[in-house]
Amino acid sequence: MTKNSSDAAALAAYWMPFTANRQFKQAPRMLERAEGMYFWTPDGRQILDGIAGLWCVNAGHARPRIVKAIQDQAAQMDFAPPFNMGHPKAFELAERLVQLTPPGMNKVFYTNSGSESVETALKMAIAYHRARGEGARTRLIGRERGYHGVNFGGISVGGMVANRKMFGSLLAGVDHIRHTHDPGRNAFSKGQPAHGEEFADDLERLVALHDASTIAAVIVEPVAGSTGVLLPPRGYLERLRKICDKHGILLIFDEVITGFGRLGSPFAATHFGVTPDLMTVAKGLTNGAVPMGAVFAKQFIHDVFMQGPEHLIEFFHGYTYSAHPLACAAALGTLDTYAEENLLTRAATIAPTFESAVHSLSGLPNVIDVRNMGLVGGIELAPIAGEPGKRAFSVFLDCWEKGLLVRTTGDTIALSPPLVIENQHLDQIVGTLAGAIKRAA
Ligand code: PXG
Repeated sequence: MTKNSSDAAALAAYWMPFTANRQFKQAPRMLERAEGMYFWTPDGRQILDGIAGLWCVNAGHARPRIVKAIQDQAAQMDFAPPFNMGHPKAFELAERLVQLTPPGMNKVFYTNSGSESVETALKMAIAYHRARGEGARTRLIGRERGYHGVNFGGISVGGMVANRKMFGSLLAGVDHIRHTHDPGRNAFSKGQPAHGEEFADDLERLVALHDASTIAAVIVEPVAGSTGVLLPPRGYLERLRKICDKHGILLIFDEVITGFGRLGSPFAATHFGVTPDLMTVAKGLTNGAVPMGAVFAKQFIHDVFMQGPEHLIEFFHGYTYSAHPLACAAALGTLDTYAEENLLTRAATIAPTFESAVHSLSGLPNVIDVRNMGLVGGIELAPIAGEPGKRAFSVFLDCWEKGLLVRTTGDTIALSPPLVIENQHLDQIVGTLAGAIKRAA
């Protein structure tokens, strides 16, 4: 990009999401093309994608089956109304998806994003209890440092402070259990941290405070991504599941990041062997190629809705673009690609190499923690005094100059490369990051 004033004017109209707009427009970072592990800029620079786009392009970019599926579908049928009408790919996709979900999670409700999946799951939870005659169960419990998208329910149950403080107090009737991050005991853990199972007991504190009869659901990310790659301590998710069961509280796993192979299993639920009642997904569902999300529900939740007169709508919810034909086609092409290349378990094979690679950064200046699981890595830097986030952002900019895309949140650098990554890409990621971290000292 040249930076003359006419170019600056050409950037004025687009109000960019989650971006420092004024800073960006002074020095734009443009991407124009993508294939496999790489992006290319308009001036032809090759950029290694260290974050699968935004945790979504799990099979790598521009995969032929996905491209063709979308092209063919656009020509065959661009849109079909999802209310009162169906189209074959929506049903085929649901059948394929429930082959991958944990046992018993055999109902699929389509949305268009992770945020919409979260709103959908929260509404399902509340409506489920009402339909069973426990209408007092309206309280939603999230977790500090959780991220559940940007809509009203999601930011209310979320625990990302910056997301909340701009908008005031949000939904009433929401509370939060404490987060599980405990660097004092767990810094530089490889995989699941050893300490902190007991943090799950914080749910008992909220049950004692509010009474279980007022609580509809608890929502957590099995591995928190956006707030800095926070891993569940050993035994934590199992304990949370037990406490929910004890009190009749639904457990929702937000698997928008962990779904579709990120940890080395199709889902975090399968990876940890803990089955929630509802599960939200998006991102890797279509390899990021067409917006799509979904909620997976256990049979018993679905069945509670199916009791009234048969001619009436059972769940008053849905989107114009639920089960959009292009999204369904993209998802089917994605599942084919995952299956053909065993991508949903590939992260498990690469995880040991990935783990050594990211932990090789441990001794560098200002590195105060390294966390990893599957193909997720977090490298936390000591903040510059009085300027939180600035050191990691300078690493991000340095990497970009050197041809690597990473993501930062606060002073944590997050890695979530496409699952097709090979050793040479990993070497490039770690080599580039090491240089940038040293220069940021
Ligand atoms: N839940 C979780 C756990 C997420 O990670 C959402 C919901 C919302 O999804 P949509 O599709 O509405 O954006 C997310 C999104 C980052 C980053 O850098 C992560 C997300 C989005 C943007 C940036 O960590 N996750």
